[in-house]
Amino acid sequence: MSPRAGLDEKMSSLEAETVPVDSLGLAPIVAEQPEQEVKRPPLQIVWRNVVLMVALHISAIYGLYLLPQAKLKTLVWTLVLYWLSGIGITAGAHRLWSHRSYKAKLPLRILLALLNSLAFQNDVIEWARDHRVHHKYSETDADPHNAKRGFFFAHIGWLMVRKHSDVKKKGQQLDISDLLDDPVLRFQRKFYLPSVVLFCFVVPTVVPVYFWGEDIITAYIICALFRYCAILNATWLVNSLAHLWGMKPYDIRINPSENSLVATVAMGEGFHNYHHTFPQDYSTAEFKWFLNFSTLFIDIFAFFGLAYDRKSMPKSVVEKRRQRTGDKSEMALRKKE
Ligand code: ST9
Ligand code: ZN
Ligand code: ZN
Repeated sequence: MSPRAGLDEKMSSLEAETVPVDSLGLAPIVAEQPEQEVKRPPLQIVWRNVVLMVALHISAIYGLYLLPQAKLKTLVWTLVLYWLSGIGITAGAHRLWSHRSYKAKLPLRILLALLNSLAFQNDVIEWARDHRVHHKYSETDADPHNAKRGFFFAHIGWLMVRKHSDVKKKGQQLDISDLLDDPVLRFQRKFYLPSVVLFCFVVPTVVPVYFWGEDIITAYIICALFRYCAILNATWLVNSLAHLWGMKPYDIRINPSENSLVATVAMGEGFHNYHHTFPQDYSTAEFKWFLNFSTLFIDIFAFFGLAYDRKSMPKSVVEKRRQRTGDKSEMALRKKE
């Protein structure tokens, strides 16, 4: 056997070992489900959610109108809250708890759970359960935000209707014992509602009023409602836009795509073709800090020893996968090395 063939074999076995990842049972099931043939039960609209979402978006538009009259410190505070709540989702619910792509010591887990309540996107156990089923059954009826049902459904519509029975059926087959065993997550679940009221709404409003005399309505609309609505939409863009448009340098056979616009607003989570191909990588992207504040955050905490065991894909494995399943027409756009 030539040395090259030996190397290829070694790399194939490495790839087989690491891709698709299945330590969390996330290996994608590629389901043949041509969209035009799918018959679904009628949608059961949850009007409470429709009303709340419409009200939130109207308040956020009013927040846009109020922006010019807010104090500069209030705007900076809003940006800080956006980043912090984003971290609660990206470094917390997503990379740590859904994918276990790195480990975190107790103080960091507590911080991430608090930041997660600031983001108010369901408690981490529920978020991670939905996300694991999303990876395993991507673009099927068992995917909570199945992008084959269109942009609107994948973006926000799925939160306004009862879930497809497949989501519940397949979701219940997943092992989430690691989530239920984490005392920090059990605590967050137990006190979820008060923690959201406090961190998502009260603290963001009280700080600007108390410390620099901002008007209370301006503070509430901008720092709580507008910021919450912005971070929700940034997150949802990963499910909608990054599942429908963008390049596919790693796997042309799947919908998730590389989308720099989404990566920018979602703090590094828009490199979705990479992420669905290598879900075990803590950076959710090939290039570590490029448009990826969440990776920088994890790396800073790793420097202080609070984050550890960060999983990364070897460059050779990524390259081999790109050659095997990537979109060859994108090769020319590859990063010059
Ligand atoms: C929000 C979440 O916005 C956003 C998540 C986005 C994910 C993005 C992922 C992208 C990648 C990461 C990128 C991060 C980027 C971040 C960027 C930051 C800058 N498995 O749910 P129920 C069963 S939340 C197994 O009520 P319905 C289970 O028995 C926004 N079983 O279903 C459950 O009971 P329990 C704020 C499951 O009645 C029971 O069914 N929140 C599963 O159909 C009932 O569950 C909202 O808007 C499963 N997966 O209602 C609330 N699912 O839980 C929205 C369910 O006790 N949610 N079961 O075990 C709801 O109101 C409802 O869930 C519903 C469905 C109406 C949507
Ligand atoms: Zn993921
Ligand atoms: Zn996805």
